[in-house]
Amino acid sequence: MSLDVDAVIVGAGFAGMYMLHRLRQKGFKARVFESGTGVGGTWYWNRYPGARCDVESVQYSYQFSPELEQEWEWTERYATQAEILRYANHVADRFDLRRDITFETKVTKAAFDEASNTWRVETDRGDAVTARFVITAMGCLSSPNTPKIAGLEDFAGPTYHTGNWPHEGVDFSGRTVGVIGTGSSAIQSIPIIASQARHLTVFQRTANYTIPAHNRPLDPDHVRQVKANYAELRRRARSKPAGIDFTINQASAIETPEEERRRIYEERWSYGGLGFMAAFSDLQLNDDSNRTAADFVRAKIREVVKDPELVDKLTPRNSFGCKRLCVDTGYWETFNRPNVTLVDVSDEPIERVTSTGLRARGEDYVFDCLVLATGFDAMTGALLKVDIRGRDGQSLRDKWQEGPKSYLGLTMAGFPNLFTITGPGSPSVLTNMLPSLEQHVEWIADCLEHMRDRGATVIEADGNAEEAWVAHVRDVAGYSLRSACSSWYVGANIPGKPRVFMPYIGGFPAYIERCDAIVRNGYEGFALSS
Ligand code: N01
Repeated sequence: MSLDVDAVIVGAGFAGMYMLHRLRQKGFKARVFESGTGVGGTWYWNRYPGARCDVESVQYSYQFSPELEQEWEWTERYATQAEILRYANHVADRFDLRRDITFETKVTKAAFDEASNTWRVETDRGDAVTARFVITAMGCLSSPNTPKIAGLEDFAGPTYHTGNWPHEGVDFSGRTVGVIGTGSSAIQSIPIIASQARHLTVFQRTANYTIPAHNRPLDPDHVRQVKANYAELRRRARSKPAGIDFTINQASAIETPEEERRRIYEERWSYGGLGFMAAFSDLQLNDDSNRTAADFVRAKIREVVKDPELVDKLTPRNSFGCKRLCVDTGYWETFNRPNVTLVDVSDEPIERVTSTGLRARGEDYVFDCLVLATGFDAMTGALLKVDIRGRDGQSLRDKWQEGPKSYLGLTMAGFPNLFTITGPGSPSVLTNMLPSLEQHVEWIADCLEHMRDRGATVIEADGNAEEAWVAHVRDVAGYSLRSACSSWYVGANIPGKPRVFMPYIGGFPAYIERCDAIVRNGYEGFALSS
């Protein structure tokens, strides 16, 4: 049977783009389907005011091409969404990727045909493509969550979701605005919306921890230094659990004398950003240690926010960093503004959206525009929107009924020749996504090349290997305080979603070593056949 392509790649974000490039380099033919009109994935969709990456720009970038590393100029410590999207477009042009990408086309179905050992892929535009392999590159946070709040469709003004923001932008000047949510997207957008709007009302269900970004233009000398030593920076980053070159303090927070502990927290606070998590090695392992970080940040809120009632509402009660830590520019300060109101809906859910605003805690709030900063059906949402069928017509939805099951977060028993870049069960969202997805892309491309070299046409994860990996992912998560709280990491934000800690928390270096060892041992845990 003739194949249309060797591989169908789903998604043209950073993962899909590099997958295409890598497969081409190895002489494979691939086609990418992308639902947007352009490349960039997350950075194509999330255009809300204030959107930027909170991994530093010199690290949130591809490392597969030293020439690309040298020629691209990041301008700020944390790149804006617009700058990252320009970078994605530059990469697409530089490596001539667009000719193999079909835009504005969603993959709706992928079914494995056991007679021919091929995948048949269908799209919402009527394409039907046969391919030996299907590689999903759909992102972990790409299926926006619109909460089922009664009356949402009754709202007379415009409703915007941060994860699907209008390309032309939104000017809130002179308008009144309601924002639902206080996660990363909200925490980045609220200060900017507040600076434009006549009035902003924020509806907060869970108060969140955030660390100041201290964003700034990049010093050209610093950039020169980074570029001169890029390989070393990348090597150091790969040796760190999050794949980010933070300085990790190996000391225990609770065993460090109070004064010294405060000095360390102050130092990290002044430096800014996610490196605060690495202030001590046991913040996610030990409740007492965790409390020291939580108390430090809570004290910062008291220093910034003037109204004691607001301080109380804004003070997070859950453990520090158990939900994804946020990074902000002027978030708490925003609540000192006279045009900002905070409504705490932690004990009573929002009653309903009305034509003029919403009703919560027995009161009507009126505004012109509604912003849903309500996050995503994380890690599994995008994959489960596609009707994926493996052996015996088994659907992925059925396989994952009790939570995602995979071997390495990359492959699944019963779904031969299907690879999921940064899938559940891999470090993905707990790491810098760029090196994580590059590691997956390279592993997959090497695997396809290995199969071609030895005449194999089918690779499939072994059921026992998969079970052992799922158990390992669960066991490691059990050591971390992160698995114990209600967050999107465990699917708690989506009603009815099985509660499973989805990413692999064992750290990037351990994961890389495991993936490499599996290859060294002849693709241990996989069956290869022709
Ligand atoms: O989404 P979220 P996000 N009624 O799920 C609330 C990455 N990211 O888009 O916490 C009232 O974190 C919900 O409340 P609760 C990053 O990994 C990165 O902000 O569930 N409220 C929460 O406050 C991040 O973690 C960057 O109680 C409702 C908010 O909506 C991930 O994306 C920037 C509600 C959702 O917060 C997701 O972030 C942005 C309801 N019915 C995002 N339903 C950077 O790199 C939901 N909420 C900078």
